[in-house]
Amino acid sequence: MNIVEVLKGDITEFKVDAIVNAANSTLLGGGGVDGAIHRKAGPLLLEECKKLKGCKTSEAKITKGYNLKAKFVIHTVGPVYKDGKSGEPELLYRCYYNSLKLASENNIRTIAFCAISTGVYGYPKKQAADISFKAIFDYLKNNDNDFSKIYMVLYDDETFEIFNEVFKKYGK
Ligand code: AR6
Repeated sequence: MNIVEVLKGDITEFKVDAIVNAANSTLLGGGGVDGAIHRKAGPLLLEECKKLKGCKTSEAKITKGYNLKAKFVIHTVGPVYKDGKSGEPELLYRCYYNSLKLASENNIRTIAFCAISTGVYGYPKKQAADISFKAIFDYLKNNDNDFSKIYMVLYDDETFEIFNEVFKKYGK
């Protein structure tokens, strides 16, 4: 059975050990998927986030999931896309890698990612898809881990098609 699966859906509805939030460096909420996660998790998520004192781009921090179906939320901060030559690929790669590392350290076995940086932060979707899957498969190759399922969850048809096409390269 394949550990990695690409799905269309709303990440806030996923019943997994952890969902990954595309946050900003304040960790105090925002629009997009971040806003949706905070709305569904309830105000206690923001209270816990306040104690974390922010998060640097490409790093990851963990909180409880509160009213979400997911037990935990891993908050990571993707790069704002400028021109692709300002370190964005490496930073985006590290978002996925660091989230998986933090998940492993917390005994998380099922995890769902959204397409970090592909909304407000403007990362071209095809390039973001390449980097996302490379990071996930590199992590699985290079680390002992207990993941049973890693979902890549895309919200709209266009993003789903792009990610699914790139995913085929990885031996679906
Ligand atoms: N489930 C799954 N994916 C979603 C959902 C959802 N419910 N809602 C949106 N997406 P974005 P970013 C997709 O803009 O680009 C926030 O204000 C969306 O279609 O949420 O990393 C933060 O606070 C897109 O493909 O995150 C930051 O300030 C992807 O999630 C900033 O936006 C990411 O879009 C971060 O920007």
